[in-house]
Amino acid sequence: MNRREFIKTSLAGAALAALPRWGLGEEPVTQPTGATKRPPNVVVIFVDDLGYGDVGAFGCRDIPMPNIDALARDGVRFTNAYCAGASCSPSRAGLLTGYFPGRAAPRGGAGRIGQQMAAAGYATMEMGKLWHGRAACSEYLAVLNTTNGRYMPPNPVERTGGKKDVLQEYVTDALARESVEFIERNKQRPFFLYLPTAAVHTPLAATPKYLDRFPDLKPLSRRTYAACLSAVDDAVGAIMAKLRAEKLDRNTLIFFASDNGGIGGQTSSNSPLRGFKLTPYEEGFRTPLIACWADRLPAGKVYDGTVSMVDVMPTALTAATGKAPAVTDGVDLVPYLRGERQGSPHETLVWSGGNVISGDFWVVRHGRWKLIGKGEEPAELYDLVEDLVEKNNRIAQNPEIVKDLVARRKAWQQAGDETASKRPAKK
Ligand SMILES: [Ca+2]
Repeated sequence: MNRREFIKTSLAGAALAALPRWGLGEEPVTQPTGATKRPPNVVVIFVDDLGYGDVGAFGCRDIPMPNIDALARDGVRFTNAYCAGASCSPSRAGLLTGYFPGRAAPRGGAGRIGQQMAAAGYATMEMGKLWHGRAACSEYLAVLNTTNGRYMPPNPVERTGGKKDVLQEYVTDALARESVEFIERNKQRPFFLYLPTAAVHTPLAATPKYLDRFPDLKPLSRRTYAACLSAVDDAVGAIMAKLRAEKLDRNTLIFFASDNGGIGGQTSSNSPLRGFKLTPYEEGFRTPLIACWADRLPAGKVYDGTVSMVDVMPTALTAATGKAPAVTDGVDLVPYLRGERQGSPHETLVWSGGNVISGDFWVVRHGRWKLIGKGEEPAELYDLVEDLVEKNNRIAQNPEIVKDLVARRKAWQQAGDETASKRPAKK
């Protein structure tokens, strides 16, 4: 993490006025079944720079992760889920606001996921790497190490209200412990936990406890990455064990995903996708998303509809309150995953922007086709059904498809202008 990115961090906590608290006089949500039931807890585990091929359920074979595997076994695995950006900031902006970055705003603090869940009566906590975007939860724990030592103790942190603290633990172990403590403090009411881990972003570092699980893995960068990821798996296991101990596991909606692609090389596996984080190819955006909610979602399902991480917020809000947010770019995924709605949640997805690695670019995905543009010019066209690895640029043979995708990009921008006009004013 460089200085410029760190400076962009907002550590301002959300000052929330007196809010409804479930169980203290408010009516519990009535579920569609007609039964009155406590609304689900929501946990979002957002791993940093995790490769698409580095999750067991997505093909990883050299890094055991029994707890993440269990989430996929007990929930839904998404084969066409996309982050809102190919790097930390736009990706998190989409997740935390429910709006696509890269088209008309206002952006800002109004209506971030943590605030909205708190307004619904939830205890809300965000912890981990918060310098690329805040969920605006009532409580927070921000890891402050931004260079070497991000993982290793002593780990300076800032807690709710600006209180400075130093954690004498490996950072992922500390986040696991703090997560369990948050659940313990709030087990009597619905809670929302946003956990963007420091792992597995470089510079990687791990304790012998985790490195010793991979004595023969080579090269060292892969071994250290595996150790960091193994610690994340332990954290998932600790959270699930606590939920089971409190009999909350079945009524908790858990999302697990990466914020963008892995760095590739000999460190992360992006198999079978082309590219790496920051690129317009599939590894830039496609994320190994898993959603688990035993009470409402099928177990062991593979879902191939096109999904965006902007869907997390409306899905969580609808689960919490029984109704979708008034204005959002996302959709509630639950009816799709339960087979109550057909088709893809998103017919077309568009990304705009670019970065210092790949320059300016834009991307349109519609059905099987994906168009990559540079400047205003379409540059590469791929058929993702026949050519997932994006080897064969079909742009010369398919002018009509290119024209259609260019028009869809324009329509997407115009729809954004309309959405922006409906958004609540920034507070
Ligand atoms: Ca990232």
